Amino acid sequence: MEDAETVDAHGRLVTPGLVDAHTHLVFGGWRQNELGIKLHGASYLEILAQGGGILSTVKATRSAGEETLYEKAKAALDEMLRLGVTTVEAKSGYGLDLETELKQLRVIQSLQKTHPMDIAATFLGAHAIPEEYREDREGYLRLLCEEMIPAVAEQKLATFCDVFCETGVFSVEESRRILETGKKYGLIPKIHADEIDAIGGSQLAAEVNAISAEHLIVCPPEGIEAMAKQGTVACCLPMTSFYLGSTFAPARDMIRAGVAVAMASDFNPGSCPSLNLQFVINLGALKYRLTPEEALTAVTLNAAASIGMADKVGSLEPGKQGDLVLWNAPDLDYICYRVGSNLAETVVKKGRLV
Ligand code: IZC
Ligand code: ZN
Repeated sequence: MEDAETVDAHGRLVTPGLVDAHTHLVFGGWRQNELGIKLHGASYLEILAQGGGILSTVKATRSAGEETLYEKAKAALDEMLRLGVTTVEAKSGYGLDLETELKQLRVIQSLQKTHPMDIAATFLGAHAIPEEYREDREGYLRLLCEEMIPAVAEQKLATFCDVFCETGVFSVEESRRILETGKKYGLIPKIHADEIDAIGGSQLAAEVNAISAEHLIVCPPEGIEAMAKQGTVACCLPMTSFYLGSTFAPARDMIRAGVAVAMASDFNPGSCPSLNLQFVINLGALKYRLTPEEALTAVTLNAAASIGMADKVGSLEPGKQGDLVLWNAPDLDYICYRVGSNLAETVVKKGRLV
């Protein structure tokens, strides 16, 4: 190409652009007040049960204007690009009413049109039971299945339907009903499974043929086996383990069983207020004991597979997009080993410097 620009890598590392396959990108406010509560011993689920956690972000997101949410999410995407991330998945889930869920998804849709980042959209109306339905779970399930999912599908605002399958949030049976309804409307299932308690989420992922199961911190051997058999991608989120002070997902066992392991940030204002996928690579190596090659694959090709984009991004091959990162690093070992600096030097998105 005549107007092509040549970049001399000076012998340094070049990788595919990173793919952050699990983020709660669009939200109002933050939750820094919960740090003190947590340090006094309250758990994530206790804070949620008291109307904090996700429900406090729901209040902030309902009251935020669409433009405010757009600008805030855009700033996060800009920061991700500087860190070497060129594709993200973004969830709704802080509206928990029709109007606000659609508002969040419209923000994602606007960013898909205006931002260089590739963005996959996920409907997560089943992120918690909103306060106004606390005494009427069935009412909220019906709202999800009879109004929200049909509206999201009709307006083509999401590719995936996700559910937080967890003690005190959505049961396995409720999760199945939501994901099966999503499927009827053409939404591909994803599931927050085995984050805090192993209630059967990873097995359900395989049963409903979800493209991926996420978190999997306490995934049991039966869940690993079911996912291996079904080809479900395991999307592990090690910064959340770090931030919650919990154990780490059994990623080595998953790889041994033949499960494709992806890693993502889980960027959200509660359990992971960081979007730094480079730190995820560090934790993958140090806590999951992934090799540098496995860690890189987890945030590129396997991450792309977990959002159905492996034909387009996630590796440097003829026919795929020119999304790549030139690292201030001599080799792959170095980016697993150094912690806390931004080592992405030059980021190229669809063949253009960004
Ligand atoms: O806002 O707490 N786990 N959902 C499920 C989250 C974490 C996000 C949040
Ligand atoms: Zn999540």
